[in-house]
Amino acid sequence: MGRLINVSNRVPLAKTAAPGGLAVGVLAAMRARGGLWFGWNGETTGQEPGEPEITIRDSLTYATIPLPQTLYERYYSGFANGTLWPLFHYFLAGFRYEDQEYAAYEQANALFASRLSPLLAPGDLIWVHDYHLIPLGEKLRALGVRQPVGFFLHIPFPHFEVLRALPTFAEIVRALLAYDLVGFQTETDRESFLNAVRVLWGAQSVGDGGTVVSGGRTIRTGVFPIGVDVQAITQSAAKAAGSAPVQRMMQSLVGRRLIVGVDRLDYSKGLLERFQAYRQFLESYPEQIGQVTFLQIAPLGRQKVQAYAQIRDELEQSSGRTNGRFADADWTPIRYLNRNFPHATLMGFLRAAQVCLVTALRDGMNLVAKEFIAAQDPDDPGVLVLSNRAGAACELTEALLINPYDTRGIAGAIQRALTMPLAERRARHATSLATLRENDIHRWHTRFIDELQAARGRSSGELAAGRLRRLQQSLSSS
Ligand code: ADQ
Repeated sequence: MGRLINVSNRVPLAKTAAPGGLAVGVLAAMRARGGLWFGWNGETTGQEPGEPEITIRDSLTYATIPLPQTLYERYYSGFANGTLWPLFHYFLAGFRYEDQEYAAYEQANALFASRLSPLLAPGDLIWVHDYHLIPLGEKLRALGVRQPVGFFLHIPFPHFEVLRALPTFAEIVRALLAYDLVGFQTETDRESFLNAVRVLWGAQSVGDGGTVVSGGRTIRTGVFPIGVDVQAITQSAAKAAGSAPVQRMMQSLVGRRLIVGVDRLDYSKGLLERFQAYRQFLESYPEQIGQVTFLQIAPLGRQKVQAYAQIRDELEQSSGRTNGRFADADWTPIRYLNRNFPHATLMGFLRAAQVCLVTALRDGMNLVAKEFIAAQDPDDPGVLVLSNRAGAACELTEALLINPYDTRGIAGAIQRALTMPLAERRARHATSLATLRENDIHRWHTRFIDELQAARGRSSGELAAGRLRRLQQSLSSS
């Protein structure tokens, strides 16, 4: 079996790396398969980076490079997070396009390719992650890389009517066709991509099973909903429940029930709407005043992007308003924290909660929703209130599904969750847990890697068939 090379913008070695779902998934693949993880080291420099630095940590191998400061700003804060992120999450109002940022995006991908390609060996499988690196496959091919290269998009792929707001949308779609396998979180995302291919190159360019034929090559597409390590989370949550930080938090509730939210601070996560819904809940169900505490954990990231500074201010004001209006000398309705916690502690918080709020306005999957289910005590589980616009809603149909813009609907769902009979909570949790077990993180990376491996056989088969065709043609013409 070939060596697995994972490539993502950030690797978790970076001191400045904010926690995120991608790292959780790639780490699981690396722990199972070994191999190499290539990416940015989290530092910027005044000049072009040299050879990658190799680091071995916890028996995993990382190869990292710094990025030139201006390039980083235009590529990362600019095109990746100022253009693609809002566009792919359907936030056209927060989207901008600058030629020089797109050029920097291409350039950063060419730089990644040039530093990665010398590290590659013939049997390798290359797995590229997420929207920062869409053109990487094309750049690797241009350098003569022939190994199978797959791409997984962790975030949604937008409908064509949204996608075409991007002046360079055709280049982005074409770049994805340089891969052997392109994976999405949901069928809706894959269908949006295939639809863009049909619009650009005609209905005949998409074949059975979502394959795309382009330039004599066959590109496979697939749906690989990312999962969580159910067993590990169940164990670590149960263990963390007795740990000092979780115990201290529990004691501070003095018997009140806990509603929890855990998200990177990002406008796509629907935090502002969530805060409004919680205020609405206290207004609509005054009997709950003083009976519940809402703990929202939202570590900062991407602070250089303007939209993030704005959402941060708005959230501070919103939580301040709710606390100002409803708090008592011995009760704070919202505890809003901008800090990171060790993953195990977070799992302990999730286990301690009666309700978890996941109200993303748009989300590729949302691992917190899945982690909450896995962290529960099956005998007395909490209830998940889940946005119908998160990929996780396709699988977690037993959660209380809400429209994240409907603050009254969310308030009602919180009340329903808090008053749900034990038998119903158990039944809903058992169904969700069975779904998560069936499609856990191991199945996610195994399925993707197996399909990519199969692409190796197919592409060498196609090459051989091409050679045979050319040989037959030259024989018949001579
Ligand atoms: P994210 O947008 O980062 O991921 P999510 O899927 O919720 O969102 O994953 C966040 C991860 O970070 C979870 O494992 C969570 O426990 C962890 N985390 C959050 N806050 C933390 C904190 N304060 N301290 C420590 N850990 C914290 C992107 C896409 C998602 C997709 C994932 C995976 O946006 O839609 O589900 O990738 O593909």
